[in-house]
Amino acid sequence: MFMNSRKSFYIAMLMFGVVQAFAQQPLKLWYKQPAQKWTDALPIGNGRIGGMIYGGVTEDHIQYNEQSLWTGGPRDYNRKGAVKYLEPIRKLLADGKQAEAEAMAQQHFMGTKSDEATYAADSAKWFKMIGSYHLPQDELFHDDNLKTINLPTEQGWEVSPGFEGVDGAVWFIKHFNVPADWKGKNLVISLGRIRDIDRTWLNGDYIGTTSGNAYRKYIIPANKIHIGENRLAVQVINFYDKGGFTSNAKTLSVYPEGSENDAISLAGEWKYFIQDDKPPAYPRYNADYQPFADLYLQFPKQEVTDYKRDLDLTTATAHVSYKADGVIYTREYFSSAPDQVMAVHLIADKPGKISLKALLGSLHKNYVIRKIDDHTLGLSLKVKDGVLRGVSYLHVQAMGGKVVVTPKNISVTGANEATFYLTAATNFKNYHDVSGNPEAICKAQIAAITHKNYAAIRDAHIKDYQRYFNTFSIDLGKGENADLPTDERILKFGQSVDPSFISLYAQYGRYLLISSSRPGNGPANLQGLWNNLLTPPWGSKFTTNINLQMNYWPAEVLNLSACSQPFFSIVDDLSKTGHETAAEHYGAPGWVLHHNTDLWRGAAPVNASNHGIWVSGAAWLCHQLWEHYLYTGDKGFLQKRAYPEMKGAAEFFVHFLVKNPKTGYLISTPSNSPEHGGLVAGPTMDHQIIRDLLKNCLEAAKVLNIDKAFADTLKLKYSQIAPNKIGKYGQLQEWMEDKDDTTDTHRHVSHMWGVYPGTDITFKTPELLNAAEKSMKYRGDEGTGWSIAWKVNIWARMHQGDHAYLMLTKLLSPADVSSGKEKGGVYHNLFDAHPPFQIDGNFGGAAGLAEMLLQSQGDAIELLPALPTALPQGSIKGICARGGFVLDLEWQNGRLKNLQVLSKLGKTCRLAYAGRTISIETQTGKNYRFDADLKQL
Ligand code: FUC
Repeated sequence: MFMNSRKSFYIAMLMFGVVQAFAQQPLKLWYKQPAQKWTDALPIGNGRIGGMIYGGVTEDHIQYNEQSLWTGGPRDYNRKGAVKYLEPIRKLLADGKQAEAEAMAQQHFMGTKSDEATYAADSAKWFKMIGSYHLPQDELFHDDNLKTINLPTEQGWEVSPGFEGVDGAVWFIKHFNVPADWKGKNLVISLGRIRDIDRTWLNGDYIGTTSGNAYRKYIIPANKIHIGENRLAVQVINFYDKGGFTSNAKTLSVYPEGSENDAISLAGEWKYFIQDDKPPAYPRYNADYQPFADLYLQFPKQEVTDYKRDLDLTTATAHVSYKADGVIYTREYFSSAPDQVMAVHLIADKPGKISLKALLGSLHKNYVIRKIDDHTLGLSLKVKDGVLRGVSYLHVQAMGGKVVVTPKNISVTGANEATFYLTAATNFKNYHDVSGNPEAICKAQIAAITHKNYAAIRDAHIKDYQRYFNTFSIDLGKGENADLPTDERILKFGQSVDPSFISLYAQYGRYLLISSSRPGNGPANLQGLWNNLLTPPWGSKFTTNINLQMNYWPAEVLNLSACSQPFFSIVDDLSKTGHETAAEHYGAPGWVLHHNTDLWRGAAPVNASNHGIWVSGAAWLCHQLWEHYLYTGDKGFLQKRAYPEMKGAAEFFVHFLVKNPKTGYLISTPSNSPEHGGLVAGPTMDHQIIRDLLKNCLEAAKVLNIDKAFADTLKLKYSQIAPNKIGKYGQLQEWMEDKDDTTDTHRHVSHMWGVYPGTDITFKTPELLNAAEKSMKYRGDEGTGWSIAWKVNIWARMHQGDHAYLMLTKLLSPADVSSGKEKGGVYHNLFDAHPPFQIDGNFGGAAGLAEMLLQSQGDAIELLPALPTALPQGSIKGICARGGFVLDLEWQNGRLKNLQVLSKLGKTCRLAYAGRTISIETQTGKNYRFDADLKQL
């Protein structure tokens, strides 16, 4: 379909000046149809404003986000007096009383929830208001006035029109007929699972209530049933997140007791009435990242051919093109960092053909649209449970034709071309200041672009983006599927050789990082920058027991060091909030971070005590500060930012580690091997991370020539920390006790931290490495997206290229056809599937490929350390090594062909390949070339 119009498409693209990029087409995601689902839509972003482009023909939908729109507000996440329970919890764990320790910790040691002080009283008041069990519901509701909804709603009622973002009390009414031959029989009314409480009535009689996740089946005595019509009324109360009847259609039925086969289905149309949608805010440990709003572009209905939708990674621009009535229409989309706007540019190859209506809408119930001026529409919103407000401006510039802005929409009629510029902002300034003025920000940003033309804005965007993107390139050879649309390519990937799909995936990881994490903004969250749900999976926040860290694994090695700046800024914040947590919860100096944080930078333990009390978050973040120094040699960064934070994290552990009376070693307690095995004393991962922190602090203090006495303390502590242990199955023990279950395939492989990203276990500790390999085999090759991505890196560190490659192919398997079990893969838009979408797998996967091709964590830069047989030839330019080296290398028939090293810091360069190691002195800014035997040319 696309081939027919290639020539005309070229002409249209020429107008953009993007023919060159198009000619190098491998770095594109492309499709022959618009997106049906959110995970088909194509992401764009400037680190702050992100869009998901559906590219529909008669209606285009661009769902968008602004990075600082979250629920909640500044508050203290720490529990006053928690420290009193630290020793008692430790004692219970030492006595082998895990359940008691977890119970005590749950009650007294977890951080605070939002609104927890006022919720009990507020909800009692609210419950009273929405009615008692004696509510005369038959008189209250006249069915004829009620609207209808299709039940059940397995994904929650929020997906039904009119129910977006609804929490509260809703009545659902259904009439059904009981046949005469059911007379005298008791009836079972099956309602499946209901979130969160139901109060159910039949023919005006109250029949019961259930709360929680239970299956609802009510047995109704025969004398309460009418032969003929019956009226079922269910009041459903939902506190937050998904509401309503959430089981499948089969569970909604009515049947005589004992005769389920005769069931009459209750699925389908019900009447409903939203009684009250303002329940008191439900107490939450963490806040949720929020969608911002939606831009809809509505076009006249037309028959179209030659439809194509793409995302060009070389220019960070997306396109839609098609032919209708002999006219070629093209749209181009991008999110510009220099101009802080998202742009949608519409052209046709004949004059006067651009006519459309643009509308804004939002999932937030609390929003208004208004006319700003003759070219601009505005949207204002406020999040439901929180202090943040958002403003967005949509501005249009058209050539020819007519533009009309009403208080509801913008219409463009008969223009030659039109460009929409969209901006968005909130009142968030930082985690303790929400005094920003989003209106003023939007106004200024739109004012700043009004005197510029589209070409200039587009050029500035591409130039700015390419400063990052063009620092690295990769070519693994072209496979047979290289010219297929991306969705078809995903399906074929498992069955055929498609190396350029792997390079596309790695470059897509870099694209996503550049688009979601730019200097000056916040870091990439669990979904990067892109989220379309008011209650997204895991709050789309920052999970710090693997996920946030993994987001930044590719940054240094794939030459995007600057994209780590937002990561460093969240560490700056957390070192402050975590200082309070260290004092409140542990009576300790320095700072601590547990397994989750959010926009408001809470550092206290959250959720359940069996996994929320995990003390190594800060130490792991610090690992990446030190890595940044190793890659860049930036002493100013080390001195002013990294070292003080590393030192603070180390001070915490100097105080926190306790001596295990049985072994005499220092251990971390209470803590957890992330999300596995409950609250424990001395998980292996903690000790690996803490050792890493102390070692890096020692080296940093040496580089900076400071803190000699503190260094002595660290040295002593380092030598006393419980070592890695090998257990009875030859496995690396995950805990102090030898209790690993070799059949357990849990997604977290936390005790592998010492292999990757740490360096506790290397080829210099062969027994431990061997044990780690055994543990990896026991754990198996399946997992969630990020788990598989982690395994790519671990197998690469173990120099097992083929196993690493196998994991990479699993990461690239199609998510949309998976069994629904915990199995990672990719969606049509190549977003990583946990499932659901979670971006860490994209980043971890890109880093994993780098780890297969180059490693520099040891004494030398290892070239092609885990090259898989499936990638016998290729070349990379711009891959980075610790010590300030940037390498270009080429390989053929599985062997290095040539190499060039740029030295940015003038350090000694040691290179290792195929059993040979060489060492050369280098000068800053100079290039060094080598042949296949590492002979300098
Ligand atoms: C951790 C993981 C889950 C998920 C969540 C966001 O808790 O164990 O798999 O990735 O973070």
